[in-house]
Amino acid sequence: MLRVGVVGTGMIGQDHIRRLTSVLSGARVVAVTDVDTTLAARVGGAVGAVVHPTGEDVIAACDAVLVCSWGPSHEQYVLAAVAAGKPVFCEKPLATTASACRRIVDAEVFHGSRLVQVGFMRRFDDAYRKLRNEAGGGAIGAPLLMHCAHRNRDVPAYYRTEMAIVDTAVHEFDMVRWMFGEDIVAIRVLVPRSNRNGHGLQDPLLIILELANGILVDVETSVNIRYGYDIRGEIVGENGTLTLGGPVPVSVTWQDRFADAYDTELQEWIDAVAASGQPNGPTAWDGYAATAVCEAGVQSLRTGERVEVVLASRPSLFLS
Ligand code: NAD
Ligand code: ISE
Repeated sequence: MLRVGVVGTGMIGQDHIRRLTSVLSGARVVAVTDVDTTLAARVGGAVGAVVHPTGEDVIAACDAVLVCSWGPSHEQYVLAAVAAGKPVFCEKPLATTASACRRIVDAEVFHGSRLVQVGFMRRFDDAYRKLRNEAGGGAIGAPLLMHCAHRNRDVPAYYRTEMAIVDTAVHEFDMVRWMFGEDIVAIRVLVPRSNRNGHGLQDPLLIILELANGILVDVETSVNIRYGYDIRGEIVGENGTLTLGGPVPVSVTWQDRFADAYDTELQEWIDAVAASGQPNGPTAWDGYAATAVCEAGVQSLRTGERVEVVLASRPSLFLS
């Protein structure tokens, strides 16, 4: 039984603790922490986990770690887990700047084998997996374009326009790299007329991604669309098109739309870590690449210009 520690017992931390405790097999939550100590005591107490004062204490007390705290704290805990030689699943983003992600990549390279997995759950969604298999199988010839929509019914008051890029579209940035096996080399963020539900946000945004092999991807983010949570995708190929299917095309929240994907993501992580001590899902390099696109996207939002995405050279640890 893998003894898991959880850093951050907010919304997704609680959801992951629930699935580790009641849905999945092979793991149990033995340690938790949160800067909100009352919350940590309530959430940890409900599953019999020990509540620790710091994330570093949690890392010392478990076999493998889930980092579910706010983005700016991810680097500290992921680096601490890598230094302790413990597998760590970090919710997106891996870190909030590309340079912080590079420090994690470098630490993992120094360790010498994979420890870090990033929570890009779309790679574990049945509909996305089917689309990728069909596109890769040549059903429509070479892919040329992809149209994506990422629509949220509403967002919290603290949500800022940049978050449509770094918190929301970041899922598409990772998804298209995985879908087509190509890096994103440039991004442009266009700002249409604003939705009056958005309370001053620039919403929606239309994001254009250029992939290294010439595929173009457009991503609409609408985060106050009111009718529900709606994730769409269509690939245009030389001989036809493929549409992202799925059992529930329009849901209410991301929790229900991707419930099965989160389950699969964590079950595969538990199984891989239990079998080999290493995760086999999205890597620290994937987290770095996605954050680099986010940084370029925020720059494009501010300037209105097309911004190139320049990545460092990829270490051999991440070349498979
Ligand atoms: P949340 O605010 O509900 O919970 C975060 C928790 O982290 C809070 O309880 C907060 O007190 C705690 N925290 C903050 N700083 C801390 C620190 N230094 N040490 C320990 N605890 C700390 O937020 P959330 O919605 O659960 O999001 C958490 C992370 O999960 C974010 O990075 C977010 O982007 C990611 N997320 C991913 C998905 C997904 O679809 N994969 C969905 C939602 C959130
Ligand atoms: C949230 O943080 C997520 O990760 C969801 O998957 C995404 O749809 C939403 O826009 C984000 O705010």
